[in-house]
Amino acid sequence: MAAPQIPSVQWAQVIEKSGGPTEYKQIPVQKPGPDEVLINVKYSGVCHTDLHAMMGDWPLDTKLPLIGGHEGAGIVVAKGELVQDIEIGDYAGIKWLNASCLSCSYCQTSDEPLCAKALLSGYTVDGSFQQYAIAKALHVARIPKECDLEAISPILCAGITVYKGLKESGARAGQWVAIVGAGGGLGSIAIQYAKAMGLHTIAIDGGDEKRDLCKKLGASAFVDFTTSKNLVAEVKAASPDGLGPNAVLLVAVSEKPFQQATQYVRSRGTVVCIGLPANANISAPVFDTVIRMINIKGSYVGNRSDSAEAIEFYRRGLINVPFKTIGLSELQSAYDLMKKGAIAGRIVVDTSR
Ligand code: 8ID
Ligand code: ZN
Repeated sequence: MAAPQIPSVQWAQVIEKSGGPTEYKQIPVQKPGPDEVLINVKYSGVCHTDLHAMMGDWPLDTKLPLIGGHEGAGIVVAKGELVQDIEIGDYAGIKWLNASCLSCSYCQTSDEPLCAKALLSGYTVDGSFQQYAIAKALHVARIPKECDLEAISPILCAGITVYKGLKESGARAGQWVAIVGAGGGLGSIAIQYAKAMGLHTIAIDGGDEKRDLCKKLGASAFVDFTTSKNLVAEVKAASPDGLGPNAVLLVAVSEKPFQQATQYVRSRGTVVCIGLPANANISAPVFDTVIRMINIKGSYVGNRSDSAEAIEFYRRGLINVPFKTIGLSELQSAYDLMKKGAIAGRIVVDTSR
């Protein structure tokens, strides 16, 4: 096929200083290095992590100036001379994990997210809120040609992360999982993966719009944290025998639910921490944790195999991503809504406008 025309300048959203704002402007298009591909990003989901990055919420510095974004779905338009197993014209995805060393003890045992030399898209390297983005070829997600680039973009972080989190929870088909923050980007997609994995879900979030969305996506029960008089009792009561869910997936962006989850998880159950609220701590009573044999663990994105598996669930039609599309130029408005917790599902940006 004829080599695609690559412009010398492009539109991007650039953050100049921690705290934002993000600014829509024209910048040069970069050339890929020997082990890299250049992807013409068509669509990119907006993850709450992008807002954390802009606001400097975490004890880890971002690069500056920074182009955010790590749910970028697009087409490979150029590649370095060492790149062998991905071709120009292929669909590919920019994930949070842009690169890892592939030789440390973590990489050797498929724990690539734990690699100390990992590069993070939209955080330590520029991400997908631009029309042409660079990624290490060995880590880009392979997207089958039959997939819709707009709808699949949120799978590249939200999908992979919740799929991995559900696997880490150890919950088996037929068991119950509480999803905390279920009406947001990760949560709404988690309901779908849980259902596809044969799990029942208790969705926890606030407001009627999110209640309706969670129910539509297949949640067995919904508990509204903004109106519940006794959330712990309500969540337990929503499980069939009243003893609580077998696992809890915490994808909320506030500290309180991280303290509550160990109170309603079933004995021998697992609490999986995924959300990353700023300056938050998790604590639990030692006595209950011991005598009820509760597991508390973290789960961080996924490796290349988790990524391919999560994409395959989507390709098989098992995941219905609830999203609304806006122009890349309107990205700041998505952050404004996100700060208020006012997004049901995911916002996706279209890089052509
Ligand atoms: O690998 C990872 N661990 C990983 C990967 C991707 C994202 C972690 N994250 C983190 C993000 O950085 C963020 O901290 O997961 C968190 C959720 O990301 P998101 O789904 O993109 O955020 P959102 O769309 O804003 O959804 C958050 C939801 O939490 C609800 C809000 O109403 C919103 O729907 N929520 C809040 I804030 N407090 C709640 C509470 N007390 C709550 N829901 C239930 N109870
Ligand atoms: Zn993300």
